[in-house]
Amino acid sequence: MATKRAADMSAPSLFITFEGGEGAGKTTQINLLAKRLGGAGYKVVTTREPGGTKEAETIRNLLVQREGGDWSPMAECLLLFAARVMHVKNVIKPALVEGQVVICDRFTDSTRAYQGYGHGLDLQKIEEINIAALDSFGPDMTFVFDIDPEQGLARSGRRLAAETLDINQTEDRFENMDIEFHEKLRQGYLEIAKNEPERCHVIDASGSAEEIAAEIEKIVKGKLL
Ligand code: T5A
Repeated sequence: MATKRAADMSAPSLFITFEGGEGAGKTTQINLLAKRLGGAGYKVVTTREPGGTKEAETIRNLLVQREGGDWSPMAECLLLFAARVMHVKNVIKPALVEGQVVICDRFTDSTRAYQGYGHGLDLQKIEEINIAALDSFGPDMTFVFDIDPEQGLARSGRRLAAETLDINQTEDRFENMDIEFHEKLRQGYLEIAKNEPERCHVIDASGSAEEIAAEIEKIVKGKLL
């Protein structure tokens, strides 16, 4: 089932998502892109999944923290879509209607990659839930950050070590999966990108932050102009 583009809405704008495995550098690049677009005069909203609203951040804590619970893949999927429904309704669509650029750290491709390719949940069932929950609403443009999982995990391990004070609140439930899980994620993301080449841009995330930022800025500005 094809994604319904944000640009199909009556007041079109741009909905951009960043996707990829753990520690690929998405957050770093979202901040750089938002700064560059803001500097060029665009109104930009940055947000993340799971999260972006009070309700969705509550669900995020259940899913990503070490003591959040032992959810089955289907239960995870339903929680993620519950959070996403609130996020789309209260944050993403209103910003797009106002003509803003929305940049989101992860969206439905993460559910396809993590719960589907990673945990083996039937991809068709995920699409059925996507239709029921969101009428297949999705991004205009997606950057898929591709990196060797060992390199990504080493990066995110360093970030977590620097940030964490309370071990039970550490957002490392998915980082703690074995390396085969992360390899499945990587292949899943590449397949998603292959299936939707017009929407998805695969980025070699092993390069320097500056190189990647320049590549992304060029692609986004090409779409906005
Ligand atoms: N999840 C989420 C699901 O299972 N299903 C879903 O549907 C959704 C929406 C969310 C978790 O939830 C799961 C997936 C996740 O496990 P998250 O916070 O989004 O959690 O998790 P991550 O994406 O893993 O967050 P990270 O912060 O670890 O990764 P980022 O954002 O990709 O990386 P970033 O920018 O924070 O960088 C990590 C470190 O690397 C450095 C940075 O300075 C930082 O220290 N770095 C670089 N170093 C060298 N070269 C570069 N080019 C670098 N870029 C960044």
